[in-house]
Amino acid sequence: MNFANIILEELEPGIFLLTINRPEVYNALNQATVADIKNARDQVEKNPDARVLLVTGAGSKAFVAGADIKEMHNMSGIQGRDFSLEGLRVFRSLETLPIPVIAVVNGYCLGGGCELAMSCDWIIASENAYFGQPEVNLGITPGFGGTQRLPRLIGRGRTMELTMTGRQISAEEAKEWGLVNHVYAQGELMQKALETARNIVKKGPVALELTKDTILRGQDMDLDNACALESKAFGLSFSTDDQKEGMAAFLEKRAAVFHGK
Ligand code: DAK
Repeated sequence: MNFANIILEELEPGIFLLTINRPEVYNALNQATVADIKNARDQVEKNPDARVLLVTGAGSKAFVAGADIKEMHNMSGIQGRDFSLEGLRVFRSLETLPIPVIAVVNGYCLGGGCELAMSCDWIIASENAYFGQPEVNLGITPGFGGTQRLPRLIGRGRTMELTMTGRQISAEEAKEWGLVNHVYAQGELMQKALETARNIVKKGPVALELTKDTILRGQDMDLDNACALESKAFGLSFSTDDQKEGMAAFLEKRAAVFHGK
C-alpha cells in the first residue's frame, strides 16, 4: 500500500520502520496522516513476519511538532471532537499492536507528537529532541491522550506543569522524568534503535505479545487482578514450543531459535 504522508518499510527481516513524512511542516499530524498511521499499523499487524515497529519523523528537525494547526484552525467543536476521537482510536490501536513499538524521537515532539510517542511502548530520543504539551498556548486542551498517558508516565505534578505552562523539556530532562528511556547523539539514534530491534527479533514472539498485553491491561487493574492476569499469561506461555525451546537452549548452552508457536 502507498501512503501520502508516511513511509512504511521493512528495514531488515521482521523490523519495520514507520516514518511520518511531512518534514516541511515538522511532520505535523493532519487527518490524512492519522489515517495513514492507522492503515500502516494494520498492515504491520497482518504481516506474520513483523516482529518490531519503529516510529520516527522525517528530516532532522522534528519527530512530530503536533497536530496540524493550519488544518485545526477552522474546525468546529464537533469536527474537533471527531478528530480527537479518531486520533485516540488510532493511537490506542498502535499502543495495542501485539509486537513491540518503539518511538525514535529525532527532534521536536510536541502536542500530538508527544501523544503519538507515548502510545509507543517506550521512547528513545536524540540529544536535540524537545518534549511538551503546548496546547494551552493555542487555547485548546491535549486531544490525543496527553492528559491521561502523561501522568501515568511522569506523574500528576509534572503533567500539570507541562500542560499548564506549555514548557518544552529537553531530551535529558524527559529522561530524568521517566518519559524517555535513552538519549543518543542524533547521528547514532537510528543505529541504536536498530540494535535494540535486532535484539528483540531474537526473542520469542508469543512471550513478547503476552508480556506486552499483561503490562498494558494490568496497569489499570488492582494488584490482585493484575497478578492473576500475569499468572494466566505465564501459564499460557508454557503451552508454546518456544518455551520448550528457550529452556532446552539454556540447558544445552546454545542460542534459542524461536518460531512463535
Ligand atoms: N502544525 C502545522 N504546521 C506546523 C506545526 C504544526 N503543529 N509545527 C510547525 N509547523 C510548520 C510551521 O508553520 C513552518 O511552516 P512554514 O512557515 O515554513 O510554512 C514549519 O513547520 C517550520 O516551523 P517553524 O518555522 O515554526 O520552525 P522553528 O524551528 O522556528 O520552530 C517549533 C519549531 C516546533 C518550536 C514551532 O514550529 C512550533 O511551536 N510549532 C507548533 C508547536 C505546537 O504548538 N504543537 C502543538 C500543536 S497542538 C485535538 C487533537 C489533538 C490535539 C489537539 C486537539 N482535538 C482534535 C480536539 C493536539 C494538538 C496539538 O498537537
